[in-house]
Amino acid sequence: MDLMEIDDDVYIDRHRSMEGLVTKVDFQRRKQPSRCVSVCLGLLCAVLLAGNIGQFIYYEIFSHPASGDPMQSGYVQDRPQSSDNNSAAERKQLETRLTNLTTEKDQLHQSYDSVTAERDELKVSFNKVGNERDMLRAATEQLQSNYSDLQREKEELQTEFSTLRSNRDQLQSTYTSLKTNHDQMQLSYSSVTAERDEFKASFNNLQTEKDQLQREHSQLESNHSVLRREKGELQKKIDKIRARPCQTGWSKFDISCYFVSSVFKNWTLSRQECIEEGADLVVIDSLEEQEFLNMLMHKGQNVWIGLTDSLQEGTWMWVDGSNVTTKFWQPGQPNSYNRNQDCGENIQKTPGVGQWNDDGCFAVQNWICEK
Ligand SMILES: [Ca+2]
Ligand SMILES: [Ca+2]
Ligand SMILES: [Ca+2]
Repeated sequence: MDLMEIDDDVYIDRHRSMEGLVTKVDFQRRKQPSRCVSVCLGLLCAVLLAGNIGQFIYYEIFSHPASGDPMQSGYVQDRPQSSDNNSAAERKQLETRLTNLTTEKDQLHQSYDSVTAERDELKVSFNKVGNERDMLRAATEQLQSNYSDLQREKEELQTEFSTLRSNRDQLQSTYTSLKTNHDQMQLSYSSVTAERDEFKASFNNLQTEKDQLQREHSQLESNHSVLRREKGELQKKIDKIRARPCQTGWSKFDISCYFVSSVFKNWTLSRQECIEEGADLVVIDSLEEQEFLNMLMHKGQNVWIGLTDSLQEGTWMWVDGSNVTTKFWQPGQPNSYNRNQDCGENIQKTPGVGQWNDDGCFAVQNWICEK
């Protein structure tokens, strides 16, 4: 029974070693002593069986010679005396061998017990190793599961990482584009800001100018009102003067009265004559007045008019202090002939409106007064 149990255990160990953590080499190393012990025990049992059989035969044949069995008695009586001596020697040998075999059997029993104890220890160790293997297997399965989970998580992380890297690249591209746009907008903003400042300065200048113009416009409107009022008053005076008749010997034109002398005097005395009449030498300031005077004079007549450059040579002025605006100089005049022509005269022309000439103030001729 013990041999069968050992063989069964070996079979189980072999089976477990194929699927467990115990390697085949360890199994072979562990299996070798068990097989030797089994063979030794088999041989020992066979020897013990043969010894028992021999001992049984010895006791049955040689230890009971006085047996009542006729067959046995006849057999013993028939053997010779030498054979008895040999048998005693053999018996002694057999007893010695039996004693040896008994000793060997006891030793084998002890070895068997020792081997059994060792087997039990091995069985305990095997069970312990089996438990450890089961724990390692469970741990391995857990590790496998964890590995699978980690592998799956790694793949998910890899996918997520790829997505994040793609998003990062897109964001980088978008950032670069936005940066470029930002820089352009910054430049545009700076340019627009500079233009705005220029416009603001121009606006302030325009505002100042507008305020100034507004003040000037208000002032002009005020002056215009004053001038319009003065114009109205002057117009009334002009109308009154225009309606006033001239004294005898004087001719009316517009608002003035004119007198053409019939005697000759130089320019200075001629003017003195006019002043004594409350007038002055004529001042001609329009084409109509020039035409009127030309019509008032007789053909080819020369008359002094209120024109002189005696204060500054070449600068002709009217006797009332006004500048000469409308001019009717004869071609080539004024020429200040002999450098002593500082007084102006009007020469009647037909057709035409008459012409001016500078002449010596000492010359005596007619004159025309205006008042
Ligand atoms: Ca006049
Ligand atoms: Ca002159
Ligand atoms: Ca002249």
